[in-house]
Amino acid sequence: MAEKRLTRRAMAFVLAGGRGSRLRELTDRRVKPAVYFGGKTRIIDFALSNAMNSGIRKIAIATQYKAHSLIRHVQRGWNFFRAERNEFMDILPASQRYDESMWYRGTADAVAQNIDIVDSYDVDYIIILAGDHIYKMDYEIMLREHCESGADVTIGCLTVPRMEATAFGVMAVDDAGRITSFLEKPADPPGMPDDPDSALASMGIYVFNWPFLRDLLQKDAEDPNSSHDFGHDLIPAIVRNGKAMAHRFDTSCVRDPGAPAYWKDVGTVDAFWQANIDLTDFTPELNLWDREWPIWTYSESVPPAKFIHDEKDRRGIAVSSMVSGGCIISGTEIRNSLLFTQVHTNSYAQLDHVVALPYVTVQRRARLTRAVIDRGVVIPEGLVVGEEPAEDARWFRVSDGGITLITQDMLDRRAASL
Ligand code: ADQ
Ligand code: ADP
Repeated sequence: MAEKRLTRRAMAFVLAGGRGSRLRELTDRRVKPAVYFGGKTRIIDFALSNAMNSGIRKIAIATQYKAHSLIRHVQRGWNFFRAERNEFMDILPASQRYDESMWYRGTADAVAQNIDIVDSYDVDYIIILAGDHIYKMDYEIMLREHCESGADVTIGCLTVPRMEATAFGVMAVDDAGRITSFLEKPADPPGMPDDPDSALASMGIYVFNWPFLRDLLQKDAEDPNSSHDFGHDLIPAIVRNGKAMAHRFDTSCVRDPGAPAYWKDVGTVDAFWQANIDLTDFTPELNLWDREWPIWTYSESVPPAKFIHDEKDRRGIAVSSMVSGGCIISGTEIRNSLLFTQVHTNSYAQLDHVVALPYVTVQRRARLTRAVIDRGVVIPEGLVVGEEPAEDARWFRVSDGGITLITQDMLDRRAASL
């Protein structure tokens, strides 16, 4: 008999409300899960595609700050779930249900305020996900482990360098994988017994039996001392009083044989730039060409990328780069760069290690190195970026890693004062 997929009795609850302020001006107008990534997709497409590829057909997305771009994207790209087939995709903005003035107080409150909607999905399991990480993972494997162990909660985790673990929930586990301690964002993270320079970090992915979580949320909502957050309140309490199990990501990621498990938080300008540029590697760690685990998105209907080149004078070429549909590369030399949909570049311009979001225009003779260009920006003729750090910092946002982030507001301020 074919094995029944547990994901068909589960829903995914995607948390997409955090601000993501370390992406600076990239999240001025859109929340982090709505930020573009990889040429065609947005960050949230990875969690949503993982859910869909795992067999989940009931998804709720909790939104809060600057949700318009995210909502529009999900409505355009993820509108094929059909209630007639018992499939659901609900977007749940804060303060639109019970009390107009009430934001989601924390991640657990985002679920608690929607208990009735989860009830209406009639599921046995709920998988809580963050909408802001880049990875491929089969949640069915995690769900099966959760059922077999009889845990109250199963938490997805991976090893990270110990000093980076200050940004995570850090746990200790026994030989059976049971979590024996959990510290949310510790200042001095404990190392692992067999590997003191690494720590076991929570990915913020939690599997619960819905009746158990439902109960817990109702109690937590009444607790005046709670911040109504999974990482701060609910998870530490279950580790103390119940049974919490760790699920190692490396046993359940979808990947090519031999490739390392890929999981990235692209939460800073440096990490965002690097993860995008990494896709131009000879063999990128993140395989977007994988037909078995496609990353779905809303994508515009545009013609293929076009290159205009004449040997004498105008060189329209791209090497070690990814160039999306709708781009027109007219006499521009492009190296190690990632161009999103509908980027137009003009003659005698040069781009090197540049991430250009959709609808960027690069005018003639501009020369850009190690930069991220926000959507729709018009780079003026002759602009040079990435060669004189002091000059770049005058007008643009230069990251710790030396990456220049360029937005239209910054260019407008520069133009006004020149
Ligand atoms: P953080 O990612 O720092 O840590 P948080 O800021 O709560 O935790 O964000 C988790 C997810 O919830 C994000 O996707 C965010 O967008 C969303 N979110 C935040 N506040 C929300 C709100 N009020 N309403 C709706 N959505 C909201 C968490 C865990 C750590 C774990 C890391 C892994 O707390 O233990 O290690 O995730 O990244
Ligand atoms: P330059 O790169 O010398 O500044 P242009 O920007 O005028 O030149 O564009 C050169 C070529 O790019 C055009 O001949 C055309 O093929 C293509 N192109 C430019 N803009 C568009 C557009 N809006 N739609 C279609 N093709 C375009």
